[in-house]
Amino acid sequence: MKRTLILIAVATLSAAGPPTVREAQKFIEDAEARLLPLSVEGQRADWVKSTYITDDTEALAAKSDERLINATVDLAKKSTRFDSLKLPDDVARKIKLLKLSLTLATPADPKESEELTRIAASMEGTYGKGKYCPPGASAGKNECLDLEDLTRLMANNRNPGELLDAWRGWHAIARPIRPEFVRYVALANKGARELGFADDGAMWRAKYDMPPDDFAKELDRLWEQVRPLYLSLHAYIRTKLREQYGPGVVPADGPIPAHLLGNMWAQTWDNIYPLAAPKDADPGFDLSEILKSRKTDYKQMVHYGEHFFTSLGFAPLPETFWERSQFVKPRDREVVCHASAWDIDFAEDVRLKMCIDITAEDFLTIHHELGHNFYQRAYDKQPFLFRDSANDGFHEAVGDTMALSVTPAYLVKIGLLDKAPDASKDIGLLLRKALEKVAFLPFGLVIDQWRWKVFSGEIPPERYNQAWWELRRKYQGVAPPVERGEADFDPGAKYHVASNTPYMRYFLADILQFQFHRALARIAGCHEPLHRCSIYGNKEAGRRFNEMLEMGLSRPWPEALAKLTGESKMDATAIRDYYAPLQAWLDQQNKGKPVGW
Ligand code: X8Z
Ligand code: ZN
Repeated sequence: MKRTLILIAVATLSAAGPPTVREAQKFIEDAEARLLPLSVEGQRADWVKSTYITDDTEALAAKSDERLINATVDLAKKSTRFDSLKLPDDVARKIKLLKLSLTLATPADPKESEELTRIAASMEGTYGKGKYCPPGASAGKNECLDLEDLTRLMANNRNPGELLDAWRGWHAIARPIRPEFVRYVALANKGARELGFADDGAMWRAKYDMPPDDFAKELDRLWEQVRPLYLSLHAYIRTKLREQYGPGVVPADGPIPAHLLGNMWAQTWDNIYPLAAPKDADPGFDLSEILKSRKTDYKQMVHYGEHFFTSLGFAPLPETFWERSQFVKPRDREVVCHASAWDIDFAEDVRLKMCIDITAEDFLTIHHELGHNFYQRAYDKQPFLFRDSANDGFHEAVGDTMALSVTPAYLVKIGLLDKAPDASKDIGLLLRKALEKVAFLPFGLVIDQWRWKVFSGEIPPERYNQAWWELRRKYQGVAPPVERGEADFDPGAKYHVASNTPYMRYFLADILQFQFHRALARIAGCHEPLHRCSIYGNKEAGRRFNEMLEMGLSRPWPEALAKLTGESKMDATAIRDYYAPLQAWLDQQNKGKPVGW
């Protein structure tokens, strides 16, 4: 008894006295030891919730998320004790990261903290369970359409009325999310403010090893670099859609109606490539058709992705990956189908969660997701707080970088294609790739332009939907296909809004993957135009890539970028170089036609 008292007295004395470097070191060691098991527990609970949505799994996941967030917030607040000390680099960085590691900070009030994590789980659950039941359809007879059904319809259907119906049907699932979202914004802001940020958006912007305002300026700079390319693509596609659907549906010089671009959110447009294919330069193969005709199954799809990484020298995925992943949509329960890659124990237990469809789109998404898993394994020797990507755009860019190497020549090598089209078909290939990557750029920007303004209060709840469409028009040049009002909540029909996942990472990834690809192609000694380069099988490229990946979050991202590319700034000249031949071609096609909206 006496002994305990003395110990408490000593501990109190040391916390009250001036902070020391030694104490800071011990503090951060203990913090990592405390957070690791809480994170693993959170991952497990989230996994079960996402692969089996029920009220119970939602409540359990919310509870363990809350435990982890509360512990992180508590440690972040305590760490301010060391603010005035000159600390060793790694300790100072870890203390900084403690504050920045959260995408959701719970307020100190336990009731509010509980409410916030519960709302977050519920919004994602509503999205995951979302279905469109057309008039007369019966849910009991399985006649309602889930997002996978609607995705297929948006990709393949060319009837504007049916597309509109599907678009409307899906967007209606988000209406019930609106009131929860309003409350989530208020509580998330409160939590962020208690940690010293102006609001939750400011907390998200603080993660990039530079002052948050400078980060916003970087985004403007990058967008200006790529905007001309987007405008050319937009103008060309608008003309093609006008030919297909007529002037009553598609305006000559206004924004494109958002339901005609082959994707529920008009974020990637490659599904409408057949409408836009250049007459003399169509590569003449369709990967979706090839995969289907060969009866490729979902496991083989994943093996193709894994094989790309192992060809570069990465170790194969562990047996547990194959045992524990969710590859197909279960028939008997609700799940979150939106693809994601998991790092359950921050060591070996990596998993994929998808509802794989045998299409080219999912073939590429598998590469995207495995990029996360191989990154997770590459940094798993780092101390816990450094087990993450250099910035979140890096995490999103790794698998996409590999997918840029999925060239026709590569498909021939792995036996999926008999013969690669000759160079005269390059414009078709580049156009298809631009519909995927260039079309995405303004979408990647717009989601968080909206959310940052929502968090700051510049967009109040009564203008949520209107402001959403103003921004989508401004950046993407798309318009809602029917009149919308404030009873709608169209942002919530996008997974990342409903699931509290920041989105600017995908814009960054769209720029970064081309920078990575350019650097790796050079390392692999490819002297052809960038879109013809594949690093498949090149061990030196793999080694250099891994050198960057294994750094994790241990150093500021410009250092990680420089390690691979020799460049320390994000730079859109790589994506522009890649599409240079297409830009020239589009400008020819657009001669005499309106550009912009
Ligand atoms: O959400 C994803 C991945 C999981 S990190 C499937 N992506 C964004 C989206 O679907 O909106 C990949 C590209 C953009
Ligand atoms: Zn991703």
